[in-house]
Amino acid sequence: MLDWKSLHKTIDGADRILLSTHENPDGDGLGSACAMYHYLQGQGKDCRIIQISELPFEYEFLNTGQAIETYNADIHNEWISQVDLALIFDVGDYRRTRQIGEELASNNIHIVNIDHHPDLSDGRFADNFINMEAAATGEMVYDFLKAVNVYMTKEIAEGIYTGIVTDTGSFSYSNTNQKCHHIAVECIEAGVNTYQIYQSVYENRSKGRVALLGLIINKIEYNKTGELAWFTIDKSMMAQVNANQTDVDGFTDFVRKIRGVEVAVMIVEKDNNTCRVNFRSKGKYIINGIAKSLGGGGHKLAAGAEAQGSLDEVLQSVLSSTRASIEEQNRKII
Ligand SMILES: [Mn+2]
Repeated sequence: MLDWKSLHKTIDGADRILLSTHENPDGDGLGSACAMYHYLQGQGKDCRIIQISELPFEYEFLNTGQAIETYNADIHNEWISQVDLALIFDVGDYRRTRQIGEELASNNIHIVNIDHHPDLSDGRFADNFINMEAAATGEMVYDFLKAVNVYMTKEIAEGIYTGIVTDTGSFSYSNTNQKCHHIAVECIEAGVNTYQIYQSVYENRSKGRVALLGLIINKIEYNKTGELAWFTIDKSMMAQVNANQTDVDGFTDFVRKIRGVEVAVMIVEKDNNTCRVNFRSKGKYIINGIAKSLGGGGHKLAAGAEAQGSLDEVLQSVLSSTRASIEEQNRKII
């Protein structure tokens, strides 16, 4: 049981509070920050949500009152230098806060981590609230608000619901449990329109995203058993259909859904000789160890990393370590 009362005390003692999440933010990071933002606003705090990326179009609905800001050094650095407290949600790895994290560290700001990933911060966080059993960070924000007896407004509930619905793949992944559904019911009672959120998040694909999916569909490769499937996306494919980095989100899940596939791997070429690598597993194999060996991390069945090297180099090393991990886990199963 996390000591939510102590977080409450920390928040009570702060006037100016920054809320943030990881780059390429998802529904859980943004939803968690929004839920907390609306609570803090109700408490009369001077708070802002500042995150490093462009707000993905499908999460615009969370941006009531333009509360979610994209970091800009000229606009934000002075404000950030004077915050009393920073709450970081769902970050997994502190480096994924980029310049915001650097600004906080250089100003010696008290940083609190609220996350359902293991802490990869190298001691950057003053306080860690980690619950790896939680299906979503949104669930943890719910736990906090319950622990301190906060009334769930519609705006708070929208953030929490968005976190849970996106991190459970609309209540379909293995992390979905009774508690997720209970919280969802409470959110609906608070006025959340689940259909509207579903449409915003899942029926809002950009044309670039669909065109990119068209390019990869015939490039999916399989190992001999068909349990491992992978595909790569290079910069020229991205340029050809005018896609951006967020357009590839969810492709690994798409490949995992293929019959017989246990592990899906996506590798996306990025700038500066790095590649984004994503792993998804149906459940037979645990894949976060492979992500960790590449300098990343994540959950047992959903993990990722930013790997150094060309697309081809990263592909070769990822395939050999994934194959080795699958073999090793098979030996253990027998
Ligand atoms: Mn999450």
